[in-house]
Amino acid sequence: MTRAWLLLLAALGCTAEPSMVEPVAGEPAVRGRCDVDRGDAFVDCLDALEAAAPASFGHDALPDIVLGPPAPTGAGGSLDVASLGCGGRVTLGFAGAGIVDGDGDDVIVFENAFATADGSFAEPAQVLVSDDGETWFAFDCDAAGDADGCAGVTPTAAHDADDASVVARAGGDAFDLAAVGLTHARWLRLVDRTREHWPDGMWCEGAAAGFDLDAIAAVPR
Ligand SMILES: [Ca+2]
Ligand SMILES: [Ca+2]
Repeated sequence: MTRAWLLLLAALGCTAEPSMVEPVAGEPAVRGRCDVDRGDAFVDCLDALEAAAPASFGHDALPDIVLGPPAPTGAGGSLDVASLGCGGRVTLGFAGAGIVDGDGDDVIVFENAFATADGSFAEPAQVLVSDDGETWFAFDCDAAGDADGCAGVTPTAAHDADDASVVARAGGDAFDLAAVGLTHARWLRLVDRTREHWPDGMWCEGAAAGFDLDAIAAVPR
């Protein structure tokens, strides 16, 4: 294509360049710092859990229960989790290299989804990421539909901590920073959207309501 054509297309706003992803308006900043690198691929700090009642499962074991590798059971359904409740949210940070955009997916979120006859039992959450802790970008999450793009959908496949940071072996739900236009992120936020996926509210009741966070791994670069 000639330069003249490119200039014309650019002027018309129809170049092939991906459009800028807009940050999420009104998303609150992180509360603290995350300075202690635990020295593994997994998230280092719990910044804030804002669970929605009546969720309480795993909260007495925070923060450790959501740090470190996922706890595979071989069939999904880990109990090494903290439940967010429907509409609950949690913010976590990386102290070391953080999440770095390389080829393909860069960060993996492990919930306790388990396989069912028609896919998996999902309690979805939307994933947001930030590098500065103030400006947040959200991955599209079709919570009201098949939960495509959400976390909390794919059962954990990793059998050990090494596998859990390798996208091809980890299971869980993996996300590519390039999809939201970031090259690096230090913070990850999960916002439960279970009620949109299960509108009858059945999975919003009890201590284990909503999304159940097991672990988060940054893919080493
Ligand atoms: Ca990437
Ligand atoms: Ca679950």
